[in-house]
Amino acid sequence: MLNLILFGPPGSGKGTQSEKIIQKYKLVHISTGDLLREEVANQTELGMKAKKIMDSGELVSDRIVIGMIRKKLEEHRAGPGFIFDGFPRTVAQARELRKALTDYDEEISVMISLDVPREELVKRLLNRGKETGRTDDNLETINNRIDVYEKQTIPVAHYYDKMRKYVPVDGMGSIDAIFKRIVKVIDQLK
Ligand code: B4P
Repeated sequence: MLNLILFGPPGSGKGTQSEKIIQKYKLVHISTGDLLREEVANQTELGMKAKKIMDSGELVSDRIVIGMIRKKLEEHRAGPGFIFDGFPRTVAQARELRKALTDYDEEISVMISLDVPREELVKRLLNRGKETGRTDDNLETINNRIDVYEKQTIPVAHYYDKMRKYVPVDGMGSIDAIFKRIVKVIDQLK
């Protein structure tokens, strides 16, 4: 199985590149952001709690996120592999993912990290906010999301780097140019 983590700050293009990766490699896409937004749209109890946290730019609790991931892993255990988009975002989530995959005799193949400077992230997300009306794409929340990423999520990159699974990729340029860089990394794993 090919199990990828697509990593990077908010607005670095994880969702955008995931779509292209799943088309080419037929992996099962698990985006915790999308799963949480689905709960919000369906106005579930979990969704109501998550919306407040997401609109402030903070992270939803590890317990909730890990519960969602375990459910998805169980549903697709016989599949070709997974792409984890926006997860793990804390070291606790990374440890739990390792345990969950070990239960299926699986492991992470690689973490691909999209490098994009802060000014560009803010520009992209403000633009998306205008186009889609996403309520967490306003300047105050964007800045907090990037701060939260720097404090709580960057340690996850060190966690995979220690296992020699961390590969940074330049996340600037056209969507296709970035995709080519990602494909090169994935194809070298085979
Ligand atoms: P996410 O849904 O993961 O949102 P994101 O980080 O903003 O998105 P992404 O990096 O995928 O950006 P995209 O490709 O869309 O998280 C939202 C919230 O959910 C979090 O703040 C948190 O509260 C919660 N959450 C999610 N996962 C969690 C977890 N594991 N634990 C706890 N809480 C969690 O790109 C952004 C924009 O840039 C798009 O408009 C796109 O069109 C544009 N773009 C992409 N590539 C471009 C390029 N090359 N050039 C120009 N523009 C580009």
